[in-house]
Amino acid sequence: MVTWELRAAFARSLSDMYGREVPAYTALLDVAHEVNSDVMAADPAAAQRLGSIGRVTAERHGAIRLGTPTELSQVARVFGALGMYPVGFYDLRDAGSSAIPVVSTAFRPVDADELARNPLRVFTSVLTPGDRRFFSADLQVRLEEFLGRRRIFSPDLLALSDRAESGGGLDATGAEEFLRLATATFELSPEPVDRAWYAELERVSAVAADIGGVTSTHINHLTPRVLDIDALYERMSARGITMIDDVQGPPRWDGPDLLLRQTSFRALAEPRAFRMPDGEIVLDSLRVRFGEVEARGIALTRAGRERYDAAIVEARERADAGGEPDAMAGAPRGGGVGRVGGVGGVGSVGAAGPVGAAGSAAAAHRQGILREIWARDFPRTEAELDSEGLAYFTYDAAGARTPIVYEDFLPASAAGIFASNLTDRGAKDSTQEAATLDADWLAGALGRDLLDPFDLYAAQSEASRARTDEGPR
Ligand code: OOG
Ligand code: NI
Repeated sequence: MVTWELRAAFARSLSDMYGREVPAYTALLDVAHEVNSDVMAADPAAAQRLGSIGRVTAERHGAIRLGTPTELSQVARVFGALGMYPVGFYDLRDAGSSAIPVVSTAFRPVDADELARNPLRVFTSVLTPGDRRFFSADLQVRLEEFLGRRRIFSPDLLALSDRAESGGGLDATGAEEFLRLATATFELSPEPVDRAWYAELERVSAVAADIGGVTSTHINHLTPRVLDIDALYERMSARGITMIDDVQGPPRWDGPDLLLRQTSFRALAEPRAFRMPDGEIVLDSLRVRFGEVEARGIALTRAGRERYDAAIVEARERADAGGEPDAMAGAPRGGGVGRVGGVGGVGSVGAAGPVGAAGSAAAAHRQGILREIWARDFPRTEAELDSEGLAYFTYDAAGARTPIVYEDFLPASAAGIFASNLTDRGAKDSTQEAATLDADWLAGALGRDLLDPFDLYAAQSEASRARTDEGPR
């Protein structure tokens, strides 16, 4: 299997595993397929403007949370075997009012043809035990000791990963073994959870407990892509699955799809074994795995992204000023400003939490505000987005333009996804000093270059211009 075949096989293997373990995910896939077939049937060309139906049907993103720079460098080798490289720096520590002590990147293919073959991406976060706003010096020491003792990636998996990356794939036997080991690494472990330790970390943040309270990691959601997220929202609700109140990101409107819209549902409590302080094992439950779905739009330039971020902030302020009830299911409130910072100045200001469609009157109100802002601030055609330098396109020899799909994430939406699955906001002491953890730190931890998403889109667009400048071929 060459690299992309291995990646596609891994995406299928993960999806099969998650479907076996989280039945609501299978329901979500069914509804996503229904919606996608309907959108395709109505207008196949429009439906595939941002990717072939083959790509969209196979498309997934997952999320994992790790504890240490070492684990991060190891997972980079596993994803390297799959042709997935770290793109973008997301600082979730300040992206919402919940205590989310992580910084993140996303592993994904970077070349357009690789993305077209299979666009699997994994949002990958690493815990920040050195950040005093979350962890005392004493807790940091015990946490780092605990994390230093665990081994998430087996030597066999890492050796196979290195072989696959340097050789551009694996033979049939190697591939089978790689897929088995890699998939098992991201399954939920049956290992009993140390109750007291988990609870101590939970008082800081449910995310800290999810990462540092156990000796393993797990995929916490696996997100399909849908061509009409509003239709999906309605059909999921009709099936009795309660979605969070909002579709996060841009509103539903009659102009071009921009960036990324996402919504999620809270997973059911799953049975887990706990080891009590006296050694007794008791059966209880944890909610650590959930469901999410997304619709992808056009990648915005830095100028377009600034306009987007400002629009989201304005919508939040206006909704808050309107005094409408805070009906958002666990969504972060208040001065949450997300950041994609660092790499060559990716650094624009993210938005303040989710504002979007769908569920309650409050959500409908927020949606109305967003639509008003969109009508005022964003052009209604791809041609204007292009001429105003707001979005990325490729061009063919005849000058026809094709939008470049947004392949990345949004910090405010990500914070909303984290927060929508927390029952408790945790504790963050903002009088303490933040640890300086930026894109350079993350690149060092990964032991690899951290790529800048804007640079990737710009390069793709410029390459298409260069090809057409060469004249007819
Ligand atoms: C990751 C949340 C971010 C998204 O789609 O924005 C994410 C997590 O919960 O670990 O997946
Ligand atoms: Ni997600």
